Amino acid sequence: MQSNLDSKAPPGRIENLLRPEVLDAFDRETFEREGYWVWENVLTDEGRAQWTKSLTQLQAMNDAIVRDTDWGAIDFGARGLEPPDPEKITPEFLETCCGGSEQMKFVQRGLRDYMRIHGMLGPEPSLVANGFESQGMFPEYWPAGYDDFILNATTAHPQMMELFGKILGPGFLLDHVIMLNRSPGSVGRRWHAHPYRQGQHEVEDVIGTDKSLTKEYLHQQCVRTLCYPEGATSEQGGEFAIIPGAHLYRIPFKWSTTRTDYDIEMESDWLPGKIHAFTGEPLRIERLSLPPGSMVSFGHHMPHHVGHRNDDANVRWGLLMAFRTPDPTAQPNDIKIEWQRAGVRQSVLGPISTRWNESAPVHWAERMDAEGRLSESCRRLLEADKPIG
Ligand SMILES: O=C(O)CCC(=O)C(=O)O
Ligand SMILES: [Fe+2]
Repeated sequence: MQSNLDSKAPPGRIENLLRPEVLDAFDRETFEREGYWVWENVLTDEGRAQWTKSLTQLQAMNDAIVRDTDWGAIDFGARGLEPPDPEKITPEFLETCCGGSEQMKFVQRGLRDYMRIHGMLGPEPSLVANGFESQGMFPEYWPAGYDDFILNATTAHPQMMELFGKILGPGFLLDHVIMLNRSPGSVGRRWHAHPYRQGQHEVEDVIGTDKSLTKEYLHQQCVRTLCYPEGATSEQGGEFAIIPGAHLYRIPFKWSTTRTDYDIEMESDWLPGKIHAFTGEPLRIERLSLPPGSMVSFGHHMPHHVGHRNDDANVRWGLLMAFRTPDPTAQPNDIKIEWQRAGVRQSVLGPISTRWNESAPVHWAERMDAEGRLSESCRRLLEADKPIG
């Protein structure tokens, strides 16, 4: 009986990944009112060990591709891309791009999108993946393509799908899943928030006003869930901070501009006069200290901040899982999405196929599907907002 069950288990699945009592304790009303939810110690011991192991291996794979690929030999021009700056592909420079996320400063404009859509899979020379199979993109930007456990946890595992269903409602889509491993000395990220899709539905600009404050939770959401298998504490740095209730101003704070604000600037420039819509109390910064095995979920309008990681700390392992509600106004195969904001015409590359949504790693999904390896659940998450047929 047991072996029968095992043989049917999808690759990489850990049956008891989350602690059911932590999952059950979710309170929708508090989440909508405060704008975030901490899933403290939600990973089982087995789940936590595997999550750390997977992120460690994925970072090593990313580093290996960065080091081993002959970047100067790749014909970027033939792919319609600028070649990288020669100074940024020396072995010494590439070494500074390893060990953590958001460090690949040699990646030129357009390369990440190119890899997501077409994959850099040939003609040779292409990405070099020694000892594992290249998926045509960096593990940092699509870790699920290189790790069965992460693929299962982020696209199919029933407990994880239950967690995402609690924060998004039924029928959510994948927005992006990326690694956010903060290496020792990382400066983290200054205060910012995010838009829903490309920002075409936003009612406020990047600084915003107090005009949109409401008690009504926005149901068209992109909710981010960060998993920190080894924790993210103030003692070690790289800790996460939010502002309870600030999401009710519906401001995608500095999502598309340079972000320079530490707490002190936030407190002097942005917070004064802003209140919690439910309590009337002044908004205040809350610095979270998350123990190992924890996750935190928050809506896209919630401003958040990541502190500096201590030089003597180890890597802060992190996986960002962003999912969103489908957009009823999305057009199938809408290659270029255009809209007006503050009288200025904006445009962005939208869905590039009738089948998948704009965030899908298209070539990977096509290949997996052709090989019969795409789970039903993963296919649904990557599908277009309004699938054809
Ligand atoms: O935890 C981090 O390192 C970054 C978090 C963040 O800014 C995000 O998930 O949008
Ligand atoms: Fe963010």
